[in-house]
Amino acid sequence: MTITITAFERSPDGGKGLARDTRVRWALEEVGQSYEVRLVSFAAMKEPAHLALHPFGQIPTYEDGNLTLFETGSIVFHLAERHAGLLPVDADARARAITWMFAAVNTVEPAILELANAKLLEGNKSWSKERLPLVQDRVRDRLRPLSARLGDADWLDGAFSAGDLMMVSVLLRLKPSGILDEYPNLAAYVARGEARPAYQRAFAAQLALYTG
Ligand code: GTB
Repeated sequence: MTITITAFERSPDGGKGLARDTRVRWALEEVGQSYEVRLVSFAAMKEPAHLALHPFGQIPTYEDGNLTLFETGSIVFHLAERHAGLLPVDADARARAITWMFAAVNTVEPAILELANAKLLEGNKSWSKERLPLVQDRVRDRLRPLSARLGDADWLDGAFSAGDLMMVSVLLRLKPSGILDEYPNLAAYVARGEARPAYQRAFAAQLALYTG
């Protein structure tokens, strides 16, 4: 079966890898699965054909034979369950890696999204300047304990896992803000993720779409 994912026809970031198809591409590369990409416009994302795949009209989606998935956490988990390389074999270590996947999307990502929204969507509001420091502090409230837990380890719990893939993907969105650099071990953690050959291949593939 051919795996097909969807991505932006025109990514607002012009290929910086911040759209969420990058994490799915990264997981596919880590587990050695080839895939095709169907590009969708913002208009097409809200049309019935795409809504049948993704009820919220977003990218990415994942299709493999009769299976269609949306939500990057679920897609990465699906790949990690079916292929070796992203989840430990030991049941307890596996459960901990999955816990980090949830922590990434459920605990860390919301604060980072709020910061992105505060800048992109609310930057021109009269109250924006006053609110921004509060939103930035909520990001720090997540990064501080994450940094403390990571300490000087390479990855969050032993070997690189889907938990790290999701956490690095979430933290990448912070790079332009400078906040990540306040936590040197987290900045180094993200750089380690970006240095992985599978990430490099995923990044290059999405960049080629928007610059090629
Ligand atoms: N929880 C879902 C998941 O993890 O799969 C969230 C999916 C999602 O937000 N998709 C976005 C989307 O389709 C693209 S990634 N948005 C269109 C819409 O909702 O109408 C979000 C994104 C977009 C652009 C940038 N950027 O340019 O920097 C970064 C992230």
